[in-house]
Amino acid sequence: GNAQAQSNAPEWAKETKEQKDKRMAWWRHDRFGMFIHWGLYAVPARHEWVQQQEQISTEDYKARYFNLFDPDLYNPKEWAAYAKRAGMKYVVITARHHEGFSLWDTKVSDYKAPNTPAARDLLKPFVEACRAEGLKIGFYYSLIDWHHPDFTVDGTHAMRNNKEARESNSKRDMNKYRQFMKDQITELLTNYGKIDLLFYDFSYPGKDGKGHEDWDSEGILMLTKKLQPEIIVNDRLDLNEGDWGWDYRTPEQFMPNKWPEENGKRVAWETCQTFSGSWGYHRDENTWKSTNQLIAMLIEVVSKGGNLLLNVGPTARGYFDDRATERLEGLGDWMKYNSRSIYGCTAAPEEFKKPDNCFLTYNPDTKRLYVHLLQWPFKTLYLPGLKGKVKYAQFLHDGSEVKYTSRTEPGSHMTITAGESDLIMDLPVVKPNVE
Ligand code: FUL
Repeated sequence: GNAQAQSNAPEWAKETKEQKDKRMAWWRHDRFGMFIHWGLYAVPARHEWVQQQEQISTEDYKARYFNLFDPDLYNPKEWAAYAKRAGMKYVVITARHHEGFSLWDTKVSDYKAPNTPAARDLLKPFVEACRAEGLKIGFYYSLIDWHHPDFTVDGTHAMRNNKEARESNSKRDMNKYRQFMKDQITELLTNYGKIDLLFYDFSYPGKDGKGHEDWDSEGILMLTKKLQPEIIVNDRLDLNEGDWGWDYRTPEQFMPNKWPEENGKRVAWETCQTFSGSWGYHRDENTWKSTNQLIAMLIEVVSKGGNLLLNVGPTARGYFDDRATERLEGLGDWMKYNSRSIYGCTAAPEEFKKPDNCFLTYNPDTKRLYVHLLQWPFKTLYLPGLKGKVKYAQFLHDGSEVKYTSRTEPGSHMTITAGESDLIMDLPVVKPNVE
């Protein structure tokens, strides 16, 4: 429970709420980031779990794809520029995913980009490009590794049904694997300058085999904080016993129906979402969300006090395919005029009720309320809870005035009428009730 967690809490965990808020201020403000899943799985191009799903042995997987990883069109400046153009403010890239392949020049493994035809550290130029665009930098680091010889072959492992592999568990030493993770994390947090965020993914309770419930998550978190004291860390180390074990929750491919709470308190959260059904580049996947769906998703997330981390799976040749760039550009076109309703915004005070097909975002500093209409109400929009509180109403995209009246009957609401069909209104609130 909480009390126990507090007593184990390391020195840095004793930061005050104010200190924590300050550390997380950029993340709360920025709201919108890019996730990048890139690894050997871009070559088969049918999901980043392909090795596990198709139960391909470590040797076969390497034999098939390692020497075909040849990203001749890789241009991280272009990636960073796309993120920036879309209005994203931070980027989280898979330094190493579950397949165990490292994108950088790690000293503790040969299973790395410099040994493929890529022939170089792919992370370094990426970090530099992002920094040059003013983007914050996050690393995704997998706690699972289907390649490492000491990682337990358990029920989710790619070699789970391979008798020999399972029998090798008695020779596999998770202590060595834990040390390997720490060595890699040390490289990532020492050799690339200031790293703003770490997305660990993921630990789970052990059911068979041995020792994999013991990830030394605490040790990993300690190391992370020691090397980068200002860093923000997600919740997938499974340190759930108190709020020093993680900085934010990570609902995956899932939209909470309201701002998530724990122990009666709203928690920081970020949903990570794909364009289609896969994180890694998936050539034949065709359930792509439309640009409008993605814009609506971003709005809804912010209206519930959260962040959106939207994923791109670059191709094996190293570029973002057309389906991705089209959406990034569409998001950017919207953000160009409407980002004011996203950055620095959060859920509106509860007294402002939202009509159907509508989301409210609110900037507590400027005290502006943003009314996002996902469907045009034809003529009149009723906004309960705003009567007498509005100084001025305008469309956000062009700053043009929107006429409104405050009614006493029926109900106590404000009515907005406008002739043009547009999505967003920018309503400065006179008497805000800030939480
Ligand atoms: C999951 C992983 O297993 C997926 O492959 C993906 O990386 C997603 C963001 O997290 O847990």
